[in-house]
Amino acid sequence: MITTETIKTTCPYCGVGCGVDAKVQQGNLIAVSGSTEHPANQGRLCVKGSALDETVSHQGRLLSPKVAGKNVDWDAAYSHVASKLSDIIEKHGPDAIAMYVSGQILTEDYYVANKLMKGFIGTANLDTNSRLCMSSAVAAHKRAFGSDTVPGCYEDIELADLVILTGSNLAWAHPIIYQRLAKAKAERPEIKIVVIDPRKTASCDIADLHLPLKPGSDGFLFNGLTHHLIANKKIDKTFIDLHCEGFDSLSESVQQQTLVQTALDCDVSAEALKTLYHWFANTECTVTLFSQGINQSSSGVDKGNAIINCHLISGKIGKPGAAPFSITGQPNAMGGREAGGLANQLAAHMELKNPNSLDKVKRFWNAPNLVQKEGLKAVDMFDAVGSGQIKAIWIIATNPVVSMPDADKIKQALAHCDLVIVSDSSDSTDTLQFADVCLPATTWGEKDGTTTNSERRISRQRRFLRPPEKAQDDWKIICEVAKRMGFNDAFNFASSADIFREHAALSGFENNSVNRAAGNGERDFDISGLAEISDLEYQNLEPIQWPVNSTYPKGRKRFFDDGHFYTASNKAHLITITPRLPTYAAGGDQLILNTGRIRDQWHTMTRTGKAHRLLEHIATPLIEIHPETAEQLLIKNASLVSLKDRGIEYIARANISDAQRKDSVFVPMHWSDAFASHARANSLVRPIQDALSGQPEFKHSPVTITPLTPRWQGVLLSASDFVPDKRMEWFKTPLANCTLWELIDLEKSPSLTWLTAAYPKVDQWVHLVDSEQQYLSAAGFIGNKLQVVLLSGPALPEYDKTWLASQIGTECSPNQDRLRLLAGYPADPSLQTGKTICACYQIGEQTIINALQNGEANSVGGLGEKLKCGSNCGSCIPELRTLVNDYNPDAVSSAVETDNTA
Ligand SMILES: Nc1nc2c(c(=O)[nH]1)N[C@H]1C(S)=C(S)[C@@H](COP(=O)(O)OP(=O)(O)OC[C@H]3O[C@@H](n4cnc5c(=O)[nH]c(N)nc54)[C@H](O)[C@@H]3O)O[C@H]1N2
Ligand SMILES: Nc1nc2c(c(=O)[nH]1)N[C@H]1C(S)=C(S)[C@@H](COP(=O)(O)OP(=O)(O)OC[C@H]3O[C@@H](n4cnc5c(=O)[nH]c(N)nc54)[C@H](O)[C@@H]3O)O[C@H]1N2
Ligand code: SF4
Ligand SMILES: [Mo]
Repeated sequence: MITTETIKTTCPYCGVGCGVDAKVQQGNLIAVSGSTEHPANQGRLCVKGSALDETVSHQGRLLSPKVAGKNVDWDAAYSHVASKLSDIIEKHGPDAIAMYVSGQILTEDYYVANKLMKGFIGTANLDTNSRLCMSSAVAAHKRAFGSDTVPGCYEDIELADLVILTGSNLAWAHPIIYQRLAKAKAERPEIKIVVIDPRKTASCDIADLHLPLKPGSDGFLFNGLTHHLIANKKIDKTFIDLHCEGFDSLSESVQQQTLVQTALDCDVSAEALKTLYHWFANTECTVTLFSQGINQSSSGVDKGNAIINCHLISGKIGKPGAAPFSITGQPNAMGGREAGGLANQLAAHMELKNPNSLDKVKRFWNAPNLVQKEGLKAVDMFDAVGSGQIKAIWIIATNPVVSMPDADKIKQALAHCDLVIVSDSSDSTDTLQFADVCLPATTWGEKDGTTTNSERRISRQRRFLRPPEKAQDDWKIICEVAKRMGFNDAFNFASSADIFREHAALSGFENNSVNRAAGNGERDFDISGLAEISDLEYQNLEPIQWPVNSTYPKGRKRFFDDGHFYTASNKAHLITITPRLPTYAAGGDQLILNTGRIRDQWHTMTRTGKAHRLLEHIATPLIEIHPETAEQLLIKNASLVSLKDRGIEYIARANISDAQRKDSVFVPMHWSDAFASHARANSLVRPIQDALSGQPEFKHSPVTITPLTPRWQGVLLSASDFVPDKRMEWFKTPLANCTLWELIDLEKSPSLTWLTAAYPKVDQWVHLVDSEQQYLSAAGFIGNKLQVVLLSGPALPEYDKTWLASQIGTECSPNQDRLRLLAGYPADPSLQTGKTICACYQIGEQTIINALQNGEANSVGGLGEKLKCGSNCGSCIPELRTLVNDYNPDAVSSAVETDNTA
């Protein structure tokens, strides 16, 4: 009998940290669904989470350890790495070694990486991609609260009467929180939602107010709000007196930041600004969610503090429905911070700068070589790799050749480094191309441990799949190397549960409450209540919010509800800041390059790029540009455009949209050299950092823009491998049964000979070519089986992608209508579906338009009932709403309709 088992685990993508029920049959994952009892998602999953089952195949996995390109066994790999590292340490000292890890490893992986580097090798050159993500928020928290504490919880977002999203495209980046907010708004339409973002994003769909501010001007905006609150006596004097320090100097510093001045500084209407300020001043339950539009800036820490100041002086913190809320990006960005994964942290929320903490950790670990000084932060770390100061770097679960700023320089640095070790699960990341040692890691479904989400909730990722034969857990790999470096006792862990217990014990170690209000230890992070759990209890651990200790055995929803902060005086610090614009501004022929996420891709696409339905929403890189800017530069929608800076070029298609400001363009961060010829956004991004946090300014880099006029463009659908001609620009999209290539030649049209040479095994061709040889269409067969179709000409041909792709691999004999393939459309127009809108149920735009035009549906809900679209993850609801508005004049489109399953 075939049995189905349901394993409860956690989604490996964003910081929402949704619970996932994985249905497993005979060792195979057959379905995923949202765990109804998980507090974060209560049964929902977004489109990425829903497609997890499409990403777990062993195809494209790193299958064996490799040294210098040759497969070796694990023992040889461990010994090689250990002896090489030991040699380098002996010759050049511990600071010649670096480790660059990721908010996507588990807390247990993080713990041993940190322990090895900071306690035993004796260098703090351990940094993480969270430097690119959360480090400004971390620094702002520490300055204000004395600790890196997220005060609130998700429930606060639903309880609030005013929710401000600044620098957060919640709808696409944290879809389940967005859905929870949308549902709350549907139930209580009086909730006000404000989006502060230079772009009009999908999150504006449910907003009452959008402020398209000048890029990087948030510091002015929040200082202006501070001014408004003080001037209008909308402050909480008692809370300030009892629990805050620095009010007078803050008050003094914002005197010039009047409404009129702020409207000018931010380039927004004074009227809109006034509305926001008025709402904030008069709404006790206010949550301000902030993310990368704040953090990824040369003044990210100051902006974070400007936001926190507003909440502190008005007492909107530590109460149900009131919090400044830094929402985390990666699934375990929080866990990394807990373990001490940043180069300026020690461990368990203890600081490298504090001699007392150093003493405690040294004794707890019995660490022979405990570091004494901070290590290099990501950008400086890779600079030191480039200069040869760092001789060995071990990169774990991150793809810096794509995700670091000035990414071509990262390539050069790695190319010149003596020893590059890469632990990854995928076999073809851009970073792996530079590895001397490749270590195959287990990944989601195969590994076992914990992650902490944005609301401090620790959840289990559980193992339910057999990994590819040689893949190994990250913690295990690190421990095996550590043991071979002579640190046997400290790394003799039997399981992830073993590591977790030690981590929990360290969090409570001498964390006593001298001078602290009852129930508060010296450090906020304390999970000592879990330090003695058994293997079985660890296996069954339910999601729980830290702290977990004797005062809060079941976890704690909110910090600062007692007015207690973790500074020397136990009072919060109001931080006086000097708002400033980004290093580069728009002007002359220079535009601001804004980069970020799209709905269905995850970072550098090594996982989501495997799920075909996630490539339906946006399949190729794009440059979003304002209509007036486009018109001035004679750029047409979908035409090819080049962005340039420092002689480096990025090439993608224009997406003309009045969602953009005239001074900016937006480009997704996701594409790598594996998916496009010149669309690694970070090759363009300059490595400007926040001086306090070291976080790069990914959102405001200068670029110049020029239209390109290709001589030739084609689409090629191929069942087998294909290598584009070196001259060509290309975008590659894996589809279910074939690969789609968009090919571009800036200089000339290629000939049929080029195509036939690329497909030596194809034995029959049909083709059409015009007399001037500008248009070429061809279909190639092996026997009667269709292998490849090319449609091409001076412009990108129109065709029905879904239909044509469905023909690849099918039989079509010479006496059938082979030429029909070269038309690109089915003979029967009713078979056309158009571009996929609902990725979950694969419903195309044309199908939806037909239903609206035929009167079969007249609302988003109606479309869901008729076609099912939008009724699973709900991610496409904003687009469905646009279609409803465009194609049905009598649309019943409530601004807050949510998905009907959740
Ligand atoms: N689909 C998807 N979801 C993800 C991820 C993913 O790769 N794909 N990654 C996860 C990770 S690690 C992270 S860190 C989060 C990031 O989540 P978000 O921060 O929400 O995502 P981004 O798209 O990077 O940036 C958010 C917004 O900041 C805006 N912005 C740019 N400049 C400014 C400015 O000066 N001021 C303001 N107020 N806004 C500005 C951008 O226009 C953008 O809309 O997403 C997480 N979720
Ligand atoms: N221009 C621009 N650049 C950005 C950003 C931006 O907004 N704009 N955002 C920044 C932010 S916030 C972030 S978080 C970073 C993200 O950037 P990266 O961390 O580089 O992105 P990922 O593609 O998630 O890389 C994760 C890698 O780990 C591998 N992997 C998956 N699971 C495991 C595992 O269990 N073990 C191991 N060893 N490997 C595994 C994956 O195959 C993949 O190669 O990008 C940053 N870069
Ligand atoms: S919102 Fe989506 S990507 Fe984020 S954790 Fe939940 S299911 Fe995963
Ligand atoms: Mo991130």
